Amino acid sequence: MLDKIKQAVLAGDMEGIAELTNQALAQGIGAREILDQALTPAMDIVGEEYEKGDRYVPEMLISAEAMKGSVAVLKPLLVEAGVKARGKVVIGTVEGDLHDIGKDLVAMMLEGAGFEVVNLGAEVTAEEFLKAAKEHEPDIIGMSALLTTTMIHMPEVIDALQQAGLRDQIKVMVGGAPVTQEYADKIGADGYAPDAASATKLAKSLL
Ligand code: B1M
Repeated sequence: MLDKIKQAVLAGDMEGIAELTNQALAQGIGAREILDQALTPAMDIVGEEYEKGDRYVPEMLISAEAMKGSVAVLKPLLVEAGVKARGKVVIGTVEGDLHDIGKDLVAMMLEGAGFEVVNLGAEVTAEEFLKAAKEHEPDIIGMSALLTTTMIHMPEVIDALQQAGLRDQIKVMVGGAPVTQEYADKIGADGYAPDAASATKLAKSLL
């Protein structure tokens, strides 16, 4: 079943994937297992094929949409309902960057861990992060970037918070494939996490 789901992502089977995911769950395969052993490895292959020139952007996009179709089925299982909010997180993908799958997974896992999450979506500018910080008064702002050309917008958000006098009240965490602990330290973020599970641990430790 895991291999079938993986193949469905690779083939961009947006229609069949929800059914396959439900079948896998019915067979007792766990939601985390599906995520970690089928969906994420499939997207890694998509990335490798794109790098080699064997896959083009539209094909990458339909695979991403297929992955989202499965994630939509898994979401209620990944998010435990009814947990009292541990804290509030405003999260978004930075300006110019429309990769939102990983960020949405982080948001989902945070919700699962009992955080209230305000998901601003993708291509979020520093001004929009600042506006959301004022409006929602979060404990943490989380920024995601998947491109080396967009991660440079992360410090702009930190600067905007500083200028507005909000930096001391809000922790900043960053992540995304090109982001590293070293980069997080360099831009003065409070924390970096390499994946959704460690993002949850990090958020807990920041509070
Ligand atoms: Co794009 N893309 N893409 N892409 N894409 C990558 C990122 C790339 C590595 C592919 C490659 O070349 N091998 C490459 C980036 C190179 C670089 O800069 N280093 C790339 C490129 C170049 C591009 C375009 C420029 C291509 C083009 O048009 N020429 C273009 C840019 C568009 C833009 O953003 N302006 C582009 C477009 C796209 C699509 C639209 C087709 C699609 C995105 C669809 C969508 O998200 N709605 C897409 C996809 C799907 C990918 C790959 C294949 C998969 C990304 C993904 O969803 N991974 C990707 C290659 C790859 O990563 N294997 C690639 C699965 C996801 C679960 O992992 O996002 O890493 P990830 O998230 C993880 C962790 O990083 C971490 O936790 C998550 C869960 O474990 N994490 C955080 C993420 N955010 C976090 C925040 C945190 C903490 C942890 O705290 C707040």
